[in-house]
Amino acid sequence: MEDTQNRQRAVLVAADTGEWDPDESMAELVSLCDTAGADAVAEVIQQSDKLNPATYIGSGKAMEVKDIAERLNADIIVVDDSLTGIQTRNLEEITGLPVIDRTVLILDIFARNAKTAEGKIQVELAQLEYRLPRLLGAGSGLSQQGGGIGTRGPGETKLESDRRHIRSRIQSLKEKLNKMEQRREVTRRFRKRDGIPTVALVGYTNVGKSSLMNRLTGSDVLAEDRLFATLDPTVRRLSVGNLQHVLLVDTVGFVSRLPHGLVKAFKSTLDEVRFADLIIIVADASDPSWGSQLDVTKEVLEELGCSEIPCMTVFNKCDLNDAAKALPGLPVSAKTGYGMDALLEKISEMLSESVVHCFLLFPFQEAGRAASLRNRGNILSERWTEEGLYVEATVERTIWPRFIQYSAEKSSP
Ligand SMILES: Nc1nc2c(ncn2[C@@H]2O[C@H](COP(=O)(O)OP(=O)(O)OP(=O)(O)O)[C@@H](O)[C@H]2O)c(=O)[nH]1
Ligand SMILES: [Mg+2]
Repeated sequence: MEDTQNRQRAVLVAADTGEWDPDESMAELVSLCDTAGADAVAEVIQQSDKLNPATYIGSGKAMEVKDIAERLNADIIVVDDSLTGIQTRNLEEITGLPVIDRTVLILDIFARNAKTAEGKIQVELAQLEYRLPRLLGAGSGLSQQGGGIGTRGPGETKLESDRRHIRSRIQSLKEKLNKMEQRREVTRRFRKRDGIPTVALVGYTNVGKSSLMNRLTGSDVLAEDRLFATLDPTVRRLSVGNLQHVLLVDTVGFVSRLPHGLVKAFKSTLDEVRFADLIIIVADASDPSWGSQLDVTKEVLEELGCSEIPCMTVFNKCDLNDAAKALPGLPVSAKTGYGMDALLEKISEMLSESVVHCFLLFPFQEAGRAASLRNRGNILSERWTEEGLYVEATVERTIWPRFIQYSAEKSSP
């Protein structure tokens, strides 16, 4: 996919403190690197109860990393955690190579994939907020220990002006983002006013959310075998059962230890999820880590304040797992189309709790009101009677009060 000449060679480093599964996390770091354009040429995991505040891993281990990197002709060291500014600089000094951490790596991927103005601003904001407290100047004690060497960081005055510059940039990005958020809010309110039920696809990155969206709506959202292919929410129309107009939203994928600033920066994007009537949590039936990935997804949803929204779990890629039916969710395959009918049925069933299936009679002089209902979508049938326009429709609960006065008995045709 990418030209191989420009790919960097990375030595991956992790400390196993027992906080998370190091192998699972390392495997994920390999694919994060791959997505960011680097090949993992070695993996070093250190067992340690306590992290070294100066060098993250032990200094002896850091020397070992340097040797490995030299031997394998590596260009970069990638550490599977968030580092402090000091740890990064010290590791760079020991290894003589640029050192980036998991958060910087993820932010880099987001920066590459950001397409819209809003997405770009969100990522830049998260990057600056992450970088700000990590800027180091020549004034700090450690950098002086190395005598003349400690000149890697900018000088004190430069540092201060850098900080000021970053702060003011952060401020202006936030203001821009606020304005965009307000605009998005308006669109969303229109949608709410129109009473169109919204369904959001969420889940770990690369589980196949966009592929499902494409399969269900016949659209062509970018779906790729790489992490974070989708950054901006995409909305498509879908019809399910009685509901001819449902909106399906595809969102950014989650990843474990998602940089916190990123969740914050993407909050407005993820608002699409917060205002959904139904959340479809997508898991990957072919990935042995589906359990921990579901945990991460649920944590992020909770952080977004979505715990109250009705949700269902589907296991996608069931074509790759013969035992998918035993998994705790609906088995589907965006690739083969397996399970799509069952999925649509389930969506319709769950949405029916947020819509009212009704029979309405509009007197002749108020038949115009039916037009506003028509705009909102879901008229199932209509006919003129002696008393006026008789309509069978599904109306979202939020706008139901506006039509309740026209309620009529179900009449035989
Ligand atoms: N075998 C198989 N592969 C699938 C299926 N659904 C998706 N894939 C593949 O999985 C990869 C990821 O699919 P996407 O739809 O981009 O996943 P996503 O969840 O939108 O990923 P992000 O946007 O990166 O979070 C692609 O290579 C798809 O072709 C499926 O049902 N079966
Ligand atoms: Mg996607």
